[in-house]
Amino acid sequence: MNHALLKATAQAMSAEGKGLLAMDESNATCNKRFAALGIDQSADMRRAYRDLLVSAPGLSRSIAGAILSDETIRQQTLAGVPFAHALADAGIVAGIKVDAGAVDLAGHPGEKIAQGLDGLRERLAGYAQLGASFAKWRAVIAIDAALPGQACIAANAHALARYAALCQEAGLVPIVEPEVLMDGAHTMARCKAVTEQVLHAVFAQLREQGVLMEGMVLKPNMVLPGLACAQQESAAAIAYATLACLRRAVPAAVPAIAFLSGGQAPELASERLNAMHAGPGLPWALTFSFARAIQEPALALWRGMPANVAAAQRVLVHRADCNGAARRGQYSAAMERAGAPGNTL
Ligand code: 5MM
Repeated sequence: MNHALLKATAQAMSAEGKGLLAMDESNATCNKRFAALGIDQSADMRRAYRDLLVSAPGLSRSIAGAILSDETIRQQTLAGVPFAHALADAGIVAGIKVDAGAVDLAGHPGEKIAQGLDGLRERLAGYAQLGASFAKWRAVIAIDAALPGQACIAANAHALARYAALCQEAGLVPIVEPEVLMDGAHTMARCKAVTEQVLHAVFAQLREQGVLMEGMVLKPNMVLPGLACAQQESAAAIAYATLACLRRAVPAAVPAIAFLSGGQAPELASERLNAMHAGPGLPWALTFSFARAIQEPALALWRGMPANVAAAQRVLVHRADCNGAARRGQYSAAMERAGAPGNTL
């Protein structure tokens, strides 16, 4: 295992004031988002959209790394450059989603297990050849009064650790993503208890598999009330609960924690990340690895129309900059308004 390479890549992925752009939607997920906006669902349209993202002027100001899907890393930009190379040319580290999606966990109704370990060693070698420096694997944990069960937590934690060890063997930094879902009416306290339980299980497995803490990035959910919970919480309360949970469960040797957005409104995700930087020093870089909370406004503006590309890119970079500011504790409502579409300032 090349410790120096892994540490250097993890540091580059969490560079000061920057975060990660998750643009690794599977074809099915990307098509679902396109269909909702009346955009054609084809490989060419997905390529055009990903080209819009990668070629956005100024993107690297706040984006240190971008996670690609298997389709995109094999495609070229509209200018004929492989996507991973176009990112490198822009000073952005390229990564690849390598889980093969979540399927029903046998014997445990309502719970999922991420699959994709078979043949992963060979796939990682191929992705490294294509220009990937890091990888991502997402485990999905459903939550209600009875879920998650121990079997689901243990199976997903074990798979995440096996994946992470294989990545480090191949010289790729693993993003370890155990996502406790926002769906449901559970309270923030319940989300905190479950998230802490999941993270303890994940780090126990990571240690058991010999994963180098300094050469990985954790991508967790924020600690939030369920979307249908009657008691929603302030950004300050969410920041407090999230940091309390992470301080208990995540070793200080881990260089970076990069949150998923999980279906939060883009402005809320920025406000909550910002609130986590209001207090004194944290042991890890604390940043973002958002998909929807960066992309949604740009996708809605683009709608598949070439004439809308430049405007969509401005909106995309504005959301990236808002999150870059939040990662420094400098995000504000004024900054949000200054970059609103139509604002000529
Ligand atoms: C939780 O999803 C990840 C972060 O996205 P959000 O910030 O929108 O929550 C995201 O990277 C996700 O893993 C990819 O979009 C791939 O998802 P699918 O379901 O297509 O594999």
